[in-house]
Amino acid sequence: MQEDITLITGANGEIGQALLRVLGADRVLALDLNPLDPALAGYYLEFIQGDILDRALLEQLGREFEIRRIYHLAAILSTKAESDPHLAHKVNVEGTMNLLNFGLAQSEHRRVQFLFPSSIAVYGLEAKEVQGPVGEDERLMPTTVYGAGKLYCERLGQHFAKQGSGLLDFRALRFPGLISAETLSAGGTTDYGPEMLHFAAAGRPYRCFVRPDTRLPFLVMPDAIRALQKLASATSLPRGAYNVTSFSPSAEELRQSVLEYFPSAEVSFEPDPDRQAMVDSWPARIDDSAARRDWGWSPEYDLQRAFAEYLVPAVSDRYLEESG
Ligand code: NAD
Ligand code: AKB
Repeated sequence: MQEDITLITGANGEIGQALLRVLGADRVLALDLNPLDPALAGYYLEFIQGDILDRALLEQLGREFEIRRIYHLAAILSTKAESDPHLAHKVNVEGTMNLLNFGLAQSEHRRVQFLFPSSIAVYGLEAKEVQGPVGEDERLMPTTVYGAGKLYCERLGQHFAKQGSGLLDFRALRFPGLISAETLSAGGTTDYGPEMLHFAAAGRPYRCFVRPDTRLPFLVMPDAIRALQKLASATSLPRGAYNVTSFSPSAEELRQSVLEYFPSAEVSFEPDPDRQAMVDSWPARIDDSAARRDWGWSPEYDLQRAFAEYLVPAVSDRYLEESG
């Protein structure tokens, strides 16, 4: 039995890869449906290629490892979820239920922390009728299978935390769109933000699938990882789920930031009605004052600093290496 282990599901995803790089190696068990990027060798104790829907696999892991913390990241993101709601329900809801059962069994005799990345998709607005920041308890009327699943899983997690020994410590973060310089997401609806930048750095034209005036909250990946770690180390938490955010540009403002660094970037706007409807139902801004007050959250990167000090240097290096 290996003791004091952190389990990361969805470890090969965008957040998983970034988290693996900061957590270090010796106590991390990584799990993903797909093989792990070879560049992550050395950042984990063991990698399991497997499915969170495979309960026998989870039971076997429970016999081999004493898990103290679970970052449950495996999921189907919003655009893909809406195109295959059956798969989304299985992975996002039934898969999370499997992990919560696993966490409950692991927490029979010791505290087990369960970190769950939720989303701004839990909110449901009528064509962004609210422009001001939306707080955690407002507008919880998700319009998508993805958002409804996230909200339900937050509630399931809070319910499971009261079961059994009471030692399952469930904590959820509601992330906005995330922008990483190192990886590109696939299947999300906030993807136009990172894609605009990556395509520009790679010298490829980009057709943005939302209108120029579309405004959504964003966070860069280093801040998202910091938020997860800070939430994990917080001592007492009055809430089960917290908003975290930094900047809320319109798609046109994002294009302007991209053009500042890549003046020859070609970005056109060709809104996709289904994806536009989804982002129109999500808030333009979210209120993260509870996270600031309760566990000292604050992002390090605003829009200007994100582009100047993180995104542009790292993304330029990435495409320079790929072309060289
Ligand atoms: P991602 O799509 O990059 O990664 C998800 C990973 O889960 C993938 O590597 C995939 O192979 C794996 N996976 C999918 N189905 C699986 C299964 N059945 N069993 C095992 N692994 C499986 O997503 P991400 O951006 O890293 O997001 C991680 C979490 O954060 C998700 O829950 C997502 O909903 C949430 N989130 C992400 C964002 C964002 O902008 N990236 C914003 C809000 C919330
Ligand atoms: C998505 O677009 O699906 C994610 C999210 C906001 O949850 N980025």
